[in-house]
Amino acid sequence: MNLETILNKKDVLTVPGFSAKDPFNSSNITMTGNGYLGYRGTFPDWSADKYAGCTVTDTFDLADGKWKELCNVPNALFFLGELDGQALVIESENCSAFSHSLNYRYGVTSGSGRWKSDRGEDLEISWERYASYSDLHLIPQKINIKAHSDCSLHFKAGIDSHIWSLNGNHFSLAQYDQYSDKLVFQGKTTEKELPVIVAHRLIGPEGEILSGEDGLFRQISLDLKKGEETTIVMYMVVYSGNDVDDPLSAAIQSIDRAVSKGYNTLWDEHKKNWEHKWEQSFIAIEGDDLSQKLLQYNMYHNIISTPAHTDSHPIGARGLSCQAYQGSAFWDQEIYNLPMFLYTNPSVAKNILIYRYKTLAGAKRKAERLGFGGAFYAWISGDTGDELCPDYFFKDVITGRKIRNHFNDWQIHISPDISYTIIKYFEVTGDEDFIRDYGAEMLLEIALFLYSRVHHNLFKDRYEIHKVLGPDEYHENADNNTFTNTQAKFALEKTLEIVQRLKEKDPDVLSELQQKTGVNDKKLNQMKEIAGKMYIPEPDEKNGLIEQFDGYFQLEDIKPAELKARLIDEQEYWGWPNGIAYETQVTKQADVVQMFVLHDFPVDIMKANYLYYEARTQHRSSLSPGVHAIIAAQIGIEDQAYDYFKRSCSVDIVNSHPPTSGGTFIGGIHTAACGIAWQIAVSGFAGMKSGEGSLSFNPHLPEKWQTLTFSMKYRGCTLKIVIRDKTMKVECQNEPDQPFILKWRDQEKVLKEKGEISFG
Ligand code: IFM
Repeated sequence: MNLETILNKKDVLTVPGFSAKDPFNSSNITMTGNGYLGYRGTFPDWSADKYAGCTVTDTFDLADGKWKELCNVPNALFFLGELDGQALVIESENCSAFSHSLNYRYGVTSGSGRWKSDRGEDLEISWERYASYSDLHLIPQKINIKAHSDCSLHFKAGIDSHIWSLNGNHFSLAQYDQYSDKLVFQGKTTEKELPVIVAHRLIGPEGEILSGEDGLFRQISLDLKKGEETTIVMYMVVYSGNDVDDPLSAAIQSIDRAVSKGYNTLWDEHKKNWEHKWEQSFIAIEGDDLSQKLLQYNMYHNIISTPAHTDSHPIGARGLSCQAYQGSAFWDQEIYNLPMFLYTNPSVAKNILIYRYKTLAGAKRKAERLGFGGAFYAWISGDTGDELCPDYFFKDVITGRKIRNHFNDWQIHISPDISYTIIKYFEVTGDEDFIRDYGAEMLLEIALFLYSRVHHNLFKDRYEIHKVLGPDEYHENADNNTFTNTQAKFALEKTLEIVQRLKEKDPDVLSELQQKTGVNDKKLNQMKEIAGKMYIPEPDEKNGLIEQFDGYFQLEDIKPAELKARLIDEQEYWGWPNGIAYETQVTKQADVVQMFVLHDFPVDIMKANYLYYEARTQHRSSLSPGVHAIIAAQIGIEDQAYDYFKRSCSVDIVNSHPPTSGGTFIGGIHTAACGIAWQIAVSGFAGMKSGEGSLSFNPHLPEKWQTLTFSMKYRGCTLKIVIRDKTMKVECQNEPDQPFILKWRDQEKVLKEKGEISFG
């Protein structure tokens, strides 16, 4: 099935093929969520064996002694019908039709089935559910039953006790009780004994209680006449002891509130919430419906993965689609997910950065444990910021031996990536309070880490960074990875600028911070020297190429497709230390090209490097195609940019990444690819770049895109940008905090007040 068919209806994704044949992917791409919880798009009768799962933020737990991860809670929206002794499941021979889809404008999963029993009873059941945005703990589900003949339907509905969990059972206590009209699961997590409550209420016909190993249900019988229709509403509510002191009362009250409001009112409230989100991140493409749909679908997943309601939780690399990657944040969070929020709803970006502030202590513990100063942020960061990335992530599938990957201790760019984002946040918002209260301290601690991590090459009198792993994860143990060195230099330079700013504006705050972090004036001077003498590999004078790390160009030059032929087993890990790519120039994902997304380089340099590295990149990481789309657009290779845009936006829809790699389950929604979709449109095709006090555009729209219109925020100002042909119109909807420069190709205008400015 092609993308046009899957996305043929406005705002709706229709599962291609037979959902039950691929229960993992079909329920992945149709999931609903709200940043507090994610509920997979499974049919109501699917259980743990078909990856039914509701993953909840702030429930990190270590059950198997190795992998700390978020908990999946029991499914309290379970529903299974039966006609004439036959289960009404879509796999059954009696199922004559079914549907399965997601409305990604409002986050509604829905499905239906029609069954004819051997006795000739004919019944249709359709259902819809959504994770509410007006009460983040609530998931309403509506089930419509339509009799096409006289039917005797029996069904059970309630809480399914079979929980899909990747790394152990997270509930050492699991109790199922009835509380008047509600059914309730009370659990305690294995490691921290965190109370978790899941409550269920059914609005519909009465029935008997059925309790057993499978869970706690109501068993109900209904006699329906031909043409008769009936509706059942179910509510599921989740609370943990991290949300409130008394999660049981909170869950019961939340269900009661939902019941008294009723399904329609709840729906209206939820819908309004989404309308507001789409208004903030408005983006419209005229001339290419497919692109519009892909973009919106990916933005949807970026939104539901993000715990926007709090400043204490990370955005997981698989969002809340399952427990893979432990529900935790990587650099993906700052570099892929956050920019869309920074420019459309900066308060969410701020929350995410405050999460990094709240986990600063964990980053300092990691640095200290490894013998460094300051803050070395966790490669995989959960609730405390302590490193969650295990030493052994993958297995050698041929020998069965564990591979010691150094994602956790060598991938140091995570720290300056966070500095980069703090600086960008400040540039775009001008939020001095944030810098004073949180940003400056993080910057100083990261600078201190870099100060302790660099190596002074005495012979060359320059600073180098050895034994690292850049974004391309196949090449561990690299010296002077250009991306890492560039990020480190930028972080140090910008930190020093912030220090200077504080010295002038808030000397007391600065001296407090200096005391707290131990970054005295002597260290600041040394940091200045390091930033000034940091070794950054220059583009080659003849061909403009920038070496990814020391010695990269000496490695065997072979293309990914050719290299693949050397595999003994399809599942082999390609990277360090013995993988087929390690001694070659084949990269897993964008590395030098990634640097161009974050820093300005001349177009000819970007082009030379893009063409070189693109041919050697395997795109085994879902992060890679989007980066290539942005840079291809910026250098004017629009058709390739367009292909990469579609590829990046359909990573999950066409399921191009297997759920297991080297024996580890890493399936789920690839939220980084979802997050970068907005960047491809705005930073890539519209060519938007922000600097301090300036916003510039250099568009290269794909041939089909007649107009690109979007809303964005810069310096307190809401802008509506319309790019068409060789023109750009900017409508500034309110007074900016300070005047700033708007650039369009080589034209410049100062934006001082509300109004419209045209270019071209
Ligand atoms: O952060 C990424 C990394 O760059 C590639 N492997 C997967 C991680 C999580 O998405």
